[in-house]
Amino acid sequence: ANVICHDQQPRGGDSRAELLAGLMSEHRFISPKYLYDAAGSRLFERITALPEYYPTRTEKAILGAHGPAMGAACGEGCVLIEPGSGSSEKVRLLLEDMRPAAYVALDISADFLWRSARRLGEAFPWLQVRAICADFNRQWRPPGDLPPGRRVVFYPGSTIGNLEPGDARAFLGEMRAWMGDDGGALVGVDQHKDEGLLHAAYNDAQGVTAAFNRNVLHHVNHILGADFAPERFRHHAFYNRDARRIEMHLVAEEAQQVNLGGPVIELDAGDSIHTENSYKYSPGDFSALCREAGLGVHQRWSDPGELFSVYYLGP
Ligand code: AVJ
Repeated sequence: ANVICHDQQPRGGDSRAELLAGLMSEHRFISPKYLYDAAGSRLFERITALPEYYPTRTEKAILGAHGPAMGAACGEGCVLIEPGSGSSEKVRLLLEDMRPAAYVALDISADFLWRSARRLGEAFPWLQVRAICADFNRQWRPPGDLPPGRRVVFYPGSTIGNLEPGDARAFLGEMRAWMGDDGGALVGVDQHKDEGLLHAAYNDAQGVTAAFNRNVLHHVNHILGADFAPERFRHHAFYNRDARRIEMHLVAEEAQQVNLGGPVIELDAGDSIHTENSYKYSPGDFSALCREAGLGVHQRWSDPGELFSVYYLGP
């Protein structure tokens, strides 16, 4: 079989403490990783198809249009590593042009990872697929028997935008370590742009993003044994121009008490819970961030409207 699975599943991990700390702090927040329970992942898949949500279709068009050039930049026979691989859908656009010696899929949700890896292995029987269930933000170990070859990190989707700039810089530094002195990285980043397009992309007319945002409260109720009533919160997403980030919040529509599975919090009407930041970078901003992490931008591909960019980074 061309698919081998490794379970480096993080043991324990204290979601309860982390959630309580965020919900009981002065500026209440929930880490965006909690948006992606099973229902949240399905809602996000629906978001990627919404007319207002341009990032996914724009990035896929860039990968499709420039596959050969990206393949040339990464070099034949490279070992492609995708943190947060999810459905492994986007990498399919590169495989024929790139012909990597192996593809390492890293994700924290085991069942989805195994299923996606098996499907990929069936679709590309020539490709060696290694699926590793791990939290790449904490630690993961490349399997000892990876084939030799330049290591290239593939990190699409502007997922790097979920990280605070300092954490994004640290993660780019991690990538620098994974790739060694002769490797590279292919990173998708949503661009800073006029507010109208950005606002619409996070406030779609059908209300799917609102449902995605409110769904995090169901996930938190499940983890904490809390009694959030999602229908008592309003989806609020706006572009914070100074910080160059979309912020998503859930705003209490009226005063309410919430039992967090023990501790009780009091919310006044208008109090907000911050559920996600999505940072947007101009090419100049992102190049500066990469430089701080010891990486240079060797190539950049964009769409005609300059909505989104895919960068090829190297030491
Ligand atoms: C998957 C984190 C890139 O920030 O645009 C979509 C998640 N949030 N709509 C993004 C998201 C609201 C998405 N990322």
